[in-house]
Amino acid sequence: NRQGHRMTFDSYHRLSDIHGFLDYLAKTYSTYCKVYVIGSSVQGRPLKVLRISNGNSGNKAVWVDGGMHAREWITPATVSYIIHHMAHNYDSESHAIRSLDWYFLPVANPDGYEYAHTTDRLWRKNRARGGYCTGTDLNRNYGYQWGGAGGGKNPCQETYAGTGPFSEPETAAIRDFLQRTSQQWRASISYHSYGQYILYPWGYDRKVPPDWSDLQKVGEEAARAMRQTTGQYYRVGGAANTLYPASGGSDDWAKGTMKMKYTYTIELRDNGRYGFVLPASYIVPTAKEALAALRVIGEAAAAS
Ligand code: ING
Ligand code: ZN
Repeated sequence: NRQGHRMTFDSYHRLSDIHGFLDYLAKTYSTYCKVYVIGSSVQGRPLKVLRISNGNSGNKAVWVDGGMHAREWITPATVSYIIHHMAHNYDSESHAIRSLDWYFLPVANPDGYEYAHTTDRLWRKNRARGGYCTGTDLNRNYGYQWGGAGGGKNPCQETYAGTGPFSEPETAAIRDFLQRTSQQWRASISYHSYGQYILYPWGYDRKVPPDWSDLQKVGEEAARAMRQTTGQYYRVGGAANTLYPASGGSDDWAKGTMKMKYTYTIELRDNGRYGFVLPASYIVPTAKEALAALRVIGEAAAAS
């Protein structure tokens, strides 16, 4: 169409629209937007990352992902909204925000996302063929404390952790990209849904890292910014304590292995009225509050 892309924020979009939107941004804002294909899914779909950066070398870096779980449709929509807003208004962002290299992966589980559109709206895992059941939970497949509490051993479980750490091409591609791309990772934000929580490590155990009070403080600041944006309340705490123990999560790996200081899993809306099947009319307000949180975490990352 006239805009050169099919993205809107009043409906949920298929993978091809989201990927087309990333390509459009890279073309339109080529001085600071760039697309990376960091690998492919089990079924061969590309994993596409958009970098937004002023291009200076040695910048601190922040990782942002969505769509790790297929049914959490609000998360690719939210990441798409954030990159749209940031690319469009880059010059009005703060100096701290513009001093960071931002890496956005809107759909970390493209096969599952498409399957949730075509076949099973409540699908969670990727589409890896096991013996008798399909799918690994990508948020149990990361390599820090893999295989502990909250990770399933049976391929038929919703939280099946896979055959080993990073057994899945989606998580392995993310690991490899992060390890080769920057020495300066400071923060990571993984958007999930639902429940309205800002969670920090650890997920594998009900203990917290030594710098947990920094994470709690910045988390509370992010929650306050969200409340000031839309009035919605987000609860802040350690993942295992606040929700439930879960090992092999992306946030534990980001903190434990990659040493990113400000590492969060943010559970977006809602509180359970619609759950995963959140009406599309909630995309804009949810994304606005998610952007407010991201800015707070970005400011902390830049200052770290
Ligand atoms: N929630 C996360 C999950 O993977 C989580 C919650 C994340 C727990 C990280 C512990 C550590 O189960 C959703 N909605 O997927
Ligand atoms: Zn999730």
